[in-house]
Amino acid sequence: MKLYLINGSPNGRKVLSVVNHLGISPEIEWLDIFGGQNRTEEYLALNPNGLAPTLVDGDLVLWESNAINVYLCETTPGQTLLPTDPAGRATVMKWLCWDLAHYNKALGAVAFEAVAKPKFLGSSDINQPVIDYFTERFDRYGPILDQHLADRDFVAGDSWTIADYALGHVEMFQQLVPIDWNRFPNLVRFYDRLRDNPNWASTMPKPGEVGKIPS
Ligand SMILES: N[C@@H](CCC(=O)N[C@@H](CS)C(=O)NCC(=O)O)C(=O)O
Repeated sequence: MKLYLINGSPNGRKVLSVVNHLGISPEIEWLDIFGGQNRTEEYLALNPNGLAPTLVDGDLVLWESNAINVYLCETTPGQTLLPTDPAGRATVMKWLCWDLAHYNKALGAVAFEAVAKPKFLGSSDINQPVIDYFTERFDRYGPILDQHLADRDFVAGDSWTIADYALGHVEMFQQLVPIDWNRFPNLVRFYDRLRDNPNWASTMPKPGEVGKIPS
């Protein structure tokens, strides 16, 4: 099993932390985005989006981090990150869908424009209307997860699931985005707990190595 990753990328960390949590050891191939390794003919044949992560397992080529995490759980006997009962499983799937469609669609866009571009990609081409629009979208969805986490430590059930890793995957940008986190005390607690999770913490890139091959 081979996993293509971009060092420090939120979606890559989402999958790598699940790999750590499951205790599995796929072969990792790091892509240097500054060297265009996610745009080569060979890589685009696997993932025409030119994005990472991508998982290759025999004849199966899988992109989309949430789908990869579901597959990793389903192929790991005894795992606890994806419930096997229909209600528990559907609840995790609900949060995975909401992650992509709403919560991190908004937070991810703000993080990319306001933080990733200037801080990691060396771009001064900041699109303020995009930041304004998605900050407003976050105003709608942030309170939903904040309220949900008011009386629980985990997004779904009583222990870590792939929903926690999915919803938390923009953690590295959380304190840097122009969002007033005083309004979201339970989200702050959620990100802090993720930072304390060794399966997540160990995926943090070394300074200056985001997007590059880890040393
Ligand atoms: N929906 C995709 C998003 C993948 C994605 O956006 N990956 C980013 C890193 S977090 C990437 O490959 N960026 C490289 C680029 O935009 O060229 C997933 O969940 O896997």
